Amino acid sequence: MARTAGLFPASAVEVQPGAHHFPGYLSEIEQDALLADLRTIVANAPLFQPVMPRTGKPFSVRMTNCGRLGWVSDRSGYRYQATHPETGAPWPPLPDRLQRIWVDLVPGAPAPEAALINHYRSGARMGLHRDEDEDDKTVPVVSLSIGDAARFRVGGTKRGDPTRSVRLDSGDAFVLSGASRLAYHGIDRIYDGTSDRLSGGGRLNVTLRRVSVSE
Ligand code: MD3
Ligand code: FE
Repeated sequence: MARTAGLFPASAVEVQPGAHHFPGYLSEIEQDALLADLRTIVANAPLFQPVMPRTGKPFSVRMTNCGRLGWVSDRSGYRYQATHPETGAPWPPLPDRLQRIWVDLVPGAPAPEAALINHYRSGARMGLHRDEDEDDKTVPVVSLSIGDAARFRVGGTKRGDPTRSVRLDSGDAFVLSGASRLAYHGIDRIYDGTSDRLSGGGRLNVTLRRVSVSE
């Protein structure tokens, strides 16, 4: 957690109103510690391959979750649910490390309930979409990247709005709030071989989200 530790500058780049990029937010040691947490989660809640609603077309990204709720997609739709779609078990708890990162980046926000873990292998991508399955769409979303770099694309709240692309590297954080909370975004491509952090290559992205409206 670069900012509290004071080891790295709190140099956020505001890519567009409400979209803040924190290059190098996690030190290499912090990335490895988070990676150890994520390996434990994946051992208990295996990565699954979601499919698109109606068509059943598989995502190229594999996913799992931790926290009280997890995001899933299947033929019947997108939703948050309390259990893993294949094992039926509750999601593993949200690690303290992710709680601390949330408090550091979005102090005062209600506690995160869901952490979606996306795993991109070479060639995987994520089409342009909005995150709108949360009941509370006012709380920011926090994203963390580990492993190979990716070309991230972000635009406006309408599908045809102009977009810009940002390279997300291992250790980067991204916070989406305000005018960008409901912005269209996606991952165009993974830059193979740009990080040694994950043996076998690829990229992990963790997005922390509040789902329900807090009183
Ligand atoms: C912009 N993940 O899980 S993270 C997703 O890298 C998702 O795996 C991408 O989009 C990934 O839904 C992008 C950056 C991100 C996350 C949430 C956002 C950008 C966002 C919510 C609103 C606007
Ligand atoms: Fe998204």
